This record gives sequence, structure tokens and C-alpha cells, in this order.
Amino acid sequence: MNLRKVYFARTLEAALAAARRELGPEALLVEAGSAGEGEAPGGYRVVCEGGEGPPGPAAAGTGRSGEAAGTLSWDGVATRLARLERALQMVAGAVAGLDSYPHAAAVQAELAAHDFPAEWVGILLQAGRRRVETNPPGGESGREPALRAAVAEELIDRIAFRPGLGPGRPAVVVLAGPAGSGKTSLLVKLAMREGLGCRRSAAIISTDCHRVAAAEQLRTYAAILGLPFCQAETQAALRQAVAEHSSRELVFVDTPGFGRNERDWALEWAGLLGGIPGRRTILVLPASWRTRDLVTALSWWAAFEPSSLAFTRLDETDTAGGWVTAALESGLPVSYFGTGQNIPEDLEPASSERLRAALGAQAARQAAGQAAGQAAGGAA
Ligand SMILES: Nc1nc2c(ncn2[C@@H]2O[C@H](COP(=O)(O)OP(=O)(O)O)[C@@H](O)[C@H]2O)c(=O)[nH]1
Ligand SMILES: [Mg+2]
Repeated sequence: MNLRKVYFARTLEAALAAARRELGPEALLVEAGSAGEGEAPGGYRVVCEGGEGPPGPAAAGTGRSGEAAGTLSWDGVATRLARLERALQMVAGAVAGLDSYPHAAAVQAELAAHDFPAEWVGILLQAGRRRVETNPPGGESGREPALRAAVAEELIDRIAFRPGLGPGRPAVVVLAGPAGSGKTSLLVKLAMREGLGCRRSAAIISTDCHRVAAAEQLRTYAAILGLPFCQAETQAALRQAVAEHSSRELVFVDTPGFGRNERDWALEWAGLLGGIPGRRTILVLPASWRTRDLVTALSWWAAFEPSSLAFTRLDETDTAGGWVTAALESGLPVSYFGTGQNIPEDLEPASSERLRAALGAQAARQAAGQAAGQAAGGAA
């Protein structure tokens, strides 16, 4: 699946160079424009799409050598200009499309209220409009609900909802993410639902040895569930622990919640986990975070090579723009939702129904409340 990411820099060139460093020299420019307030003052924001996941070291190296403008070939410049032109046409098209499409105002306001970034609002409205025009409803009054539904369908087409822990034996399921995002809770919920609940044998390993209480909490849960539990502090210990449980179907690995200022430690752990055979990493992020923070977290946690995203704290927010944007921009499937503190009840296999419900609820609120007036005023 293509990896789609956002980059900010003072110049377009620098933003593209950053994208190519990470996504490889063939990274495709999808959008480009000025950065929003607080993103990169006076700078640019580009969205790029890479090939099949992050590039290997060789691809990254090529990107690095080709990034300086002075070393670009004429073909390279022409390709970049063509991509830039395409991106600008998309943005211009979105804006022009909105001006001449009055039915879009309410839907635009709803998406903004969900904290979708302006670029995505434009892209979604444009795509939604195309869908409506392909199959128009009977009367004029049907266009707004049709556009709302079309935007939801567009999102559902773009996001993979894929619950499950995957094949293989053992499936080594690593839970990674910021401190307090709900990794340990999700691990226990999954061990109960996908392990005990599905009669799949499981074991639990904690690598969160730094904060003593964290491992102890998990040890207690493991004891209650009757699952083997151990702690591993080094890669050798982790490999050995995984090998010891190789007859189990599921081996869950809890990780420390690294802070933003613990980058080196986090990268060390990312490397350490990377070598574990059968590993699939679920990046656990709170749906209640602001969109921008979630997008930043995607880059921060990319080194852990997540294979899916799980969003927790859906019970604490009415907005879907954050988690949906994170899914859109990462290109990763969404596997699970955490919907509360209760273990194991508050776990939901990810499905598009959540998205439909969130978008519908927002629409109902907008229609009913004073917000509709304000939003329509703001959009006019
Ligand atoms: N409201 C709510 N709280 C949650 C959810 N998931 C976890 N929590 C709570 O968030 C806190 C931190 O969770 P924990 O699993 O320890 O996070 P970790 O630091 O990432 O391991 C605990 O109080 C959990 O009960 C959720 O989906 N909704
Ligand atoms: Mg924890």
C-alpha cells in the first residue's frame, strides 16, 4: 500500500527533499501549498506518496544525493514541475469547485468542525462533488445530504479498516505509542478478545522495565488471565522470550511510552524490536488528540514500522478529523478502537461504521445547533 505523508519546510524544495529522503526518490507529490498557521511560519506544506512502504537504505541514499538543487538533472526539474503543477491544479480545482457549489457550505463547515485540515476538506469536497454529479439525486434539496454521504464514502474508500492480528505462529503483536495512549489497556483487551475469546494460546512480554509499576500492572493482568508473563530488557532477552513462547499463537509485547524528548531511547527500541521475527506493530494513538499532533506522532513513530493504527479514547471526543487524517496520511490500515476504560468491553474491531456514525452525528449537531449559523457565516 502507498505511504502518504505530510512534510513542512521553509521552501518547497526542502519539503520535497525531506519527502524523498523518507519515501524514496520516486515519491509522488500529491499536494503542495502554504503551511497553515503554526505549522511552519512562512513555509510550505507538501503531501507525498511513496511506493510500497518506507524505502530501504539504498533508496534513501539515492534521495539524499539527489536532493540539492544544484545536482538535479533537467529531467528531474521537469518531473518535479509537472508534479507541482498537478498539485496546484488540484488545490485550485477544489477552491473553484467550492465557490460554484452552494451545497458544499454546510458539509465544509462540518468537516472543519471535525478538525480536518483545510487541504483535506478541499480534496474531500471535490471528490464528493464528483461522486454526486456522476449520480445526481432527484431534487436540488437532495444535493447536500448526497454530498455528505459521498464524502463519507470517499473516506471509506481511502481508508482500510482491518481488524485482526494477522497470520503466523507466533504472531508477535507489539503495542507501541506515546505514554498514556492506552497501549497496556489495549494489550490486555486484545489478549482477552483475540486470545482467550478465540481460543488462541497467548503469552505476554513486557519491555516496559523502565517504569516499574507498568510491568507489575501487566503481570497482575497476566496472572488473572492465566497467561505466561515475562519481562525483557534487551533484544537478546526479547528474542529468547519470543522463542520460548514459539508454540503459542499470539505473543503480545508491551513497550514503554517514550516521551518526545526521549528520541534516542525510542530509536534504540525501534531497532531492537525491528529484528523480532513474526512482529507486527500496532501504533496506539489517542483519537482525542488534535489532528496536527496525531500527524506529527506518525512521523515520530515511523521508526517502529507500524503495520496498523489503533485509536483509543474514542469515547472522549466527538471529532473524527484527527484519527481519520492520521489514517489517510499514513496509508496504514486501522485495526482497533478503544472506546473506554473498561477491560475488555471497551474494545471495538475497526470498521467504517464508526466513521459514518461520527460524520452523521456531527451533521445532525450542525443542523440542530447554533453552530450551523456560525459555520455558514464563516464559510460564506
Ligand atoms: N477513556 C478512555 N480511557 C482509556 C482508553 N484506553 C486507555 N485508557 C486509560 O488511559 C490510561 C492510560 O492507559 P494505559 O493503557 O496504561 O496507557 P499506556 O501508558 O499507553 O500503556 C488508563 O487510565 C486507561 O484506563 C480509552 O479508550 N478510553
Ligand atoms: Mg503501559
